[in-house]
Amino acid sequence: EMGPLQTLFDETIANEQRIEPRDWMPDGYRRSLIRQIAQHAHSEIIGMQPEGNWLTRAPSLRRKAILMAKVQDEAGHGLYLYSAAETLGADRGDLTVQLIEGKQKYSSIFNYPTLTYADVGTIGWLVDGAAICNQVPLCRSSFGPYARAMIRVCKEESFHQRQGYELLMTMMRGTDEQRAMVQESVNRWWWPALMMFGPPDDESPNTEQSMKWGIKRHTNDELRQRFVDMSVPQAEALGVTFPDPELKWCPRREAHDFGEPDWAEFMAVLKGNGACNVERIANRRAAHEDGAWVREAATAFAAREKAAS
Ligand code: FAQ
Repeated sequence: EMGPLQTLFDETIANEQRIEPRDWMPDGYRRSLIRQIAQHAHSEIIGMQPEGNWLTRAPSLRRKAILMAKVQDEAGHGLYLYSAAETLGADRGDLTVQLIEGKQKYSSIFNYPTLTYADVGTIGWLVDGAAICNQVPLCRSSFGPYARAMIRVCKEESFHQRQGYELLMTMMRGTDEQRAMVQESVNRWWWPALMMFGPPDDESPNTEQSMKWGIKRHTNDELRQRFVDMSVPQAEALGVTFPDPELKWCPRREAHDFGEPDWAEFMAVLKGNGACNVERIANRRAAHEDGAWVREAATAFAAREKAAS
């Protein structure tokens, strides 16, 4: 039998209103949100590494300033998201421990290496592009703090995407070697970018319930399709191709047909066997352990201030 609190929750969802931290919510709703928001936060923080790799080797002061701003934004996104998870009763410290112990996930995309400076542009264009495609609908997520965090995150992601596209445009106006470097980079990132949207709908255990709860607004395959359709004209304008012989416009569906990502590769990356999984977590663990004294000092300071007041 449904209690009055459950009924109120169901009505709030049905009326497209927001659930706020102090409202009653089913345990499963709370758990699924903590899971998704924590993974999202971890992705932002781990996602600083692939591009951070190029900060010391940016080709000009201007490119370095842009890249530093972007990587700092990602730290900020991680912090808003950890704060949103804390409104659900999670503890940021615990979430970080779960990440470095491999108990919580972060996006598969950040387990691929950044081999050339063109990768900075391609990540901005395709990875941030996919992130925007996925996150704009999350601005209407049913949980208030998550939805509100997404508004600011999406504005900053739009800047990130533009900087990437502009970087690639600049390279495409350069030498044959530069154009080849862009194409090679796009070849490596296209399929992993499509995997960011998650497994196909019929293999996505969380989608159905998350859609009923208004946590997610579209299925993984719907968003993947939207991303492909959005990216094709951008690739044409840039003068690059995607490494998919099956990619073509389907007039009947008014959408692009495209090939199947390598889901075995996706599963391997999720299990920890991608090119960079070990390195990413080792770096995160080292940063966490090296920062222990800062957390201890901040905690001791807060305790002293509290005792004095
Ligand atoms: N990688 O049942 P579903 C960024 C997991 S953007 C790793 O379909 P769900 C910006 C999934 O968690 C990237 N794991 O799951 C940036 C689940 O495992 P679990 C972050 C994945 O939640 C750009 C299992 O597979 N964005 O960081 C992936 O309904 C540049 C079954 O999947 C977000 O997190 C994957 N690609 O849908 C930063 C957006 N896909 O939890 C720096 C918010 C699925 O049961 C530089 N998240 N899994 O153990 C979402 O929208 C959803 O969580 C999905 C997955 C769509 C990612």
